[in-house]
This record gives sequence, structure tokens and C-alpha cells, in this order.
Amino acid sequence: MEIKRKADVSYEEFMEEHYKPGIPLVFTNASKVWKANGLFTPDWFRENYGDRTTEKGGRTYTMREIMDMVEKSSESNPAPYPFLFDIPSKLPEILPLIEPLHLNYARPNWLERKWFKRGHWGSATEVFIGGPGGKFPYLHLDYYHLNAWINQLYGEKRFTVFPRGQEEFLYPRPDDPWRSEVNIFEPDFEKYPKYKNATPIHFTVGAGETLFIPFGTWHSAYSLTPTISVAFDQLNSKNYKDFLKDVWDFEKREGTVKAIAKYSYAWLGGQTCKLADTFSR
Ligand SMILES: O=C(O)CCC(=O)C(=O)O
Ligand SMILES: [Fe+2]
Repeated sequence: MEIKRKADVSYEEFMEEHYKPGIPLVFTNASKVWKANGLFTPDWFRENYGDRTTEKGGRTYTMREIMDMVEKSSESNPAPYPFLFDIPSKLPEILPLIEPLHLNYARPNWLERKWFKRGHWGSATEVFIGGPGGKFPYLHLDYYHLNAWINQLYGEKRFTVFPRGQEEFLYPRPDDPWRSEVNIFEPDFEKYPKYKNATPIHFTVGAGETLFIPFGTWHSAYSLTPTISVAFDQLNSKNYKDFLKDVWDFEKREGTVKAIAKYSYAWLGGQTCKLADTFSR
């Protein structure tokens, strides 16, 4: 399998060839509808939001410090990765620059509706910042079976994805089956012999490009240059059943009463959103 790259793809083609069958895609120019496209640079963030802070590894960093670190980062001495800013709470001013969030492709998205727009449910709209040599710490599936949309706005990131159905080669952790035990950047084939059968697909996503990662796709990332991306998640009738099951499984750990309450809320939200989809069609 190779990851296709498409410019100006129609919504219908995206839905038929990628969304419905769950096949990743790199859109080469979907984020042209965002003002953020071409605007986001390390200097722009330093100048406008240099004092904003975020935490990483138990320490607080300013935007200015982060941009300095990622610009100095190197393969042999990489800056921590990723630095994350939750946009609604930490950088709300940039929300108008990433509209429409769905890019005219990521719709319907129930996470943009009142019911689910709550910050929990594993969903987030975040800025990711990294530097050369910065690796996402593990190969994983996103929680709650959400689709991920990763918008590369500055610099280049190398992604690795696996075709669906390779779980048995990827050694999901028994205590956290969303995470693989294999360090894909330096695999230990003695310890994980079946990983030899896995077929990782590597590709680079550059500034202005958007990667669609359908739910159930194992993935990881590696920053090749200083990078700035905006990631958001998507939920609708396609992944809703799996999402609900995850809500139940995750919340059950917190106790049955809480699980029932959350599940009921999510179920009702789903019915409401489904109905709204029907009427908007
Ligand atoms: O580093 C990246 O861009 C990948 C991020 C990712 O997969 C995640 O946050 O779930
Ligand atoms: Fe992810």
C-alpha cells in the first residue's frame, strides 16, 4: 500500500475512496482555506504569543523557549517532542485562523456540535510543535476510534502508518492496547519477532499538507525540521459505534455509575447528531 497524495480532490471522491474504506490520504492543499496556511512560523508565534506557556515532562515552557529549542534541535540532541498547546484554552485567538476547521472535507464532525464539544471524549484541537529528531514517543491508535486530521503548517514531518489488520505483528500493550510495545524507530526483533511481518509505510508531510488518519490505523511521527501542525479529531456515524464501546470500556474503570451516565450521554448525543445529519442532507 502506498499513501496517495491528492490536490483539489472532490468531497465525493474523498468519501468514496478514503473515508468510507478507511484509507489514509495526504491532501496537498486542503488547508489553503485556512488563514493559518502560510502564516504560522516560529517567528510569528514568538512575536504574537511568546509568553504563552505549556507543560512538558513536568516543566513549564514559554512559546519563545519552545521555538528556540526546536530551532536548535538536532538528530543527535533532539528537543522533547511534542510540545502541545490546546487551542481553545491556550491560544483561542487563533481559532478564527483555522476556519472552517473541517476544511470542507472533515464533515460531518459531531465533535464540532454542542453535544460532544466538551474537551473530553479524547478529542482535542491542538498545536503540535517539534524540532529535528523529535519522535512521537510510541506507535499507537488514537483513543475512542476518532479519525485524526493532521495539518502540517510549517516544516516537514515523517509519518509511519500500518495497513489495518496488523495488530498481531505490532504487540499492543496488555495494559494499554492502544499502544504498541515496539519501538518502531529501533525495533528489537529478538523481543518482537512478529514485527518482521509488519509492513510500515513511511512518507513525508510538508507545509500546507493535511494527513487524514482513519480510526484503527496504527501510526507514529518524526519531526524532520522545526515543525508546527494543527491536529483535530473527527466523530460521526461511521466511527460512532466503536466510539461508544470505548466510552463504556474507559469509563467502566472509573466505576459503573459513572460509566452508565457517560454512556447514556454519548448515546443520546449520537442519536441527536444522527438525526441532525439526516435533516442537513
Ligand atoms: O506527532 C504527530 O503529529 C502525531 C500525533 C499523534 O498521532 C497523536 O497525537 O495522536
Ligand atoms: Fe495519534
